[in-house]
Amino acid sequence: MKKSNQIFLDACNGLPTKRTPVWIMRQAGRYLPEYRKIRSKATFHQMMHKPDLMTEVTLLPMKRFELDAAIMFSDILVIPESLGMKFDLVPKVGPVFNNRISNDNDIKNLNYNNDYFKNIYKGISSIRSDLNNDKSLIGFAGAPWTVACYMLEGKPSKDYMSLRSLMIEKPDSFKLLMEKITDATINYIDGQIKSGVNVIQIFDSNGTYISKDHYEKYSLPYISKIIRHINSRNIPSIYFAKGLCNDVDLILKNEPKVLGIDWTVNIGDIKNKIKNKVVLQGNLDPSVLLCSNQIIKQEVAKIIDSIGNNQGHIFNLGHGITPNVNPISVEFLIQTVKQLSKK
Ligand code: 1CP
Repeated sequence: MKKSNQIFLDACNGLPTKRTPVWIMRQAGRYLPEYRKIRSKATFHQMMHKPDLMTEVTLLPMKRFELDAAIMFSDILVIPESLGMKFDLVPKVGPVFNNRISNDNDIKNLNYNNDYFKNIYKGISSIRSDLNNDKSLIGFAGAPWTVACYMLEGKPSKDYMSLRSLMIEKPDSFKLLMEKITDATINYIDGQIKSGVNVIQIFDSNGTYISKDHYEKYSLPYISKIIRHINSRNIPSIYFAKGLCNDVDLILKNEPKVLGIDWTVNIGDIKNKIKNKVVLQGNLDPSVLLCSNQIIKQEVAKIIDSIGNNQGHIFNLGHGITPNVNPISVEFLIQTVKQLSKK
């Protein structure tokens, strides 16, 4: 494969880079005062669906820091909205759906509307044309299992029992739900690619709520259908498998180009297990960003050292940045990654 002018894209493709590229999950979020200022005047949905606002918010961290990739400002819960389920962001609770799925008919009645995404696609084109051409634009979607957790519960939950019991008691209804989410996601990803994203990340943030046996039967087939689709479009796929990283052989069956590693595992151990089959992304514990610069440097060094001189690593946190982080610590983190990883 030929090198591009984007260091992030080259790393995704396993090509050598002069240093380790870096971006941060949830980099365009509430820890930024400029985000909070925009958010005080606009609703979350306006920020997602007004192309100008979506562009502005996506580019906020790119203006402040020397990151190698932007992630489009959106949410994994646009998929349920495109299927007819609306949500509101409720302070201190998070996304809450007006109606949750409570019976088989609710699943049968989910109806995909591609028009839902038209302003999001306009936003992506506008971001891509405003972004420097040496920076990559990341598109994303949730893994069907993770998205379905919210559709059944109607809001964030500690255990997602509603989806787990549906899966066990009514496998046919569960299957129909997962197929509808998967088909919608594949359409949506195609739209993102046509509009200009360079890479797609699949967030499986609720991956811990399913047992290994159930994962293989009830979650993996849908994720791998989506990832195979991304791969067939010659766009790098990143699979962020939160809580599943100890079982590398299992999650690699999805065939992502890049594996996003959560902060609970040792990235050096994972590197030894994967034997260069995939590129790794991660995995600084987000709480390190609340510590002193000295600690941040020490923890970044551990990750860079355990990867060694080998290529095939993208620096990131092991989950999203939290709202209580000082942006000055983010600046220090990025500079430290660049300095310590120079080859
Ligand atoms: O202003 C606000 O209050 C909004 C908070 C917020 C933000 C900034 C939500 C609600 N979503 C987002 C943006 C977002 N969500 C992005 C783009 C921004 C960026 O990365 O820079 C992305 C990639 C997501 C993805 C997302 N949404 C995930 C997967 C990633 C993860 O952190 O695990 C999940 C689980 C969601 C659902 C969701 N949306 C919003 C919240 C607070 C949540 C989490 C709900 C929960 O606690 O389970």
